Amino acid sequence: MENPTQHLTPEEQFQARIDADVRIEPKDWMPDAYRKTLIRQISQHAHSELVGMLPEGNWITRAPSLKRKSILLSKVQDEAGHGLYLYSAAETLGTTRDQMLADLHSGKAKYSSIFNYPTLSWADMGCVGWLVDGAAILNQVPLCRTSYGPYARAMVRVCKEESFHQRQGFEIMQTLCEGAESQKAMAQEALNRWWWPTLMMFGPKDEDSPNTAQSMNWRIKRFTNDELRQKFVDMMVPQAEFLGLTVPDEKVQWNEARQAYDYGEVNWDEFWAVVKGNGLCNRDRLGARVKAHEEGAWVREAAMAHAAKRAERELVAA
Ligand code: FAQ
Repeated sequence: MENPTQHLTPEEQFQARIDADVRIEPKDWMPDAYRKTLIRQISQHAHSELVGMLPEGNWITRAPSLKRKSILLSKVQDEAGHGLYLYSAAETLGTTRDQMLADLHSGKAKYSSIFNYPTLSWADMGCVGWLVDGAAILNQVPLCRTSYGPYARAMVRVCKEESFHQRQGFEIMQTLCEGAESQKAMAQEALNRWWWPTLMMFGPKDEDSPNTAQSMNWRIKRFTNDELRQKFVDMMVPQAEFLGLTVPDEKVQWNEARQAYDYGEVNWDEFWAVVKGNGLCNRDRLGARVKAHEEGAWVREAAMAHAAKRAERELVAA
């Protein structure tokens, strides 16, 4: 029987598979631009997980109780794990971990803007979990259905862990809001600082996003940046109200006709300044990453030597 797609070009066959929601796997043919976009997005996502450990790592020694300390420690370890799944997914596209890390350390590759803001109080740990992980989940749940198989599968476990992270962040906020006046004030002050940067996590407005249209067409992205940002506002405003907190945007208002919240304009100049490396903590974060990588060189060398010795022993035994 004649294959109905056999007269199509490789590009057309590829798009037909995408349109039929057939997953693309590492050994399948794919356009170079699809491969390049995925390496860019997955590696930036992995870098975000690694750099994302720093603002919270900053609070492990200062968490207010042993229980809070151990929860935070596990959360930060989870982020390292997410980075590893994502680097592995990106490697299936033909890049190497060394190359990806070199691009991060040289400043060529991006990571999420959100991690260039400082964590000044314990309530910031609540906001990172509640808002930042909340935004991450909204963005990542649809990525479980992204068109590239290894990325989609990595996201399933990441999302389960992120959901737990979000709950613990909300619980920190709830505890503070039910505590003394000064604790509630600390929670409000943290929300004031984190609200707008979290809205920026979803990326530029659709009309200013160079990658969204093509990524939607390839079903790498399932929702646009603005669609996800709107979902986030709609989810978070009622949660803030439940906590007795106010989001720092006078334009936030329920719109009956749209069945969604209206909200104000993000400061896009600030967003692009942070993306280009000029945020409050960009230099510190990158400096800390490079230092950790350099100081870990002996561990990598020792692991390689150990693996080589073991392989040699196994060869002799066989
Ligand atoms: N920060 O055309 P678009 C987490 C760049 S994980 C910095 O819209 P795209 C877990 C973008 O790369 C958080 N750069 O691009 C955690 C592009 O530049 P390029 C990370 C940004 O890719 C929680 C240019 O602007 N999540 O939080 C940002 O279609 C707590 C134009 O933008 C992911 O990476 C930004 N916010 O859409 C860890 C999810 N936004 O590369 C620790 C996967 C945009 O052309 C503690 N990624 N840019 O030079 C995505 O869904 C997408 O890549 C977007 C951007 C939506 C981030």
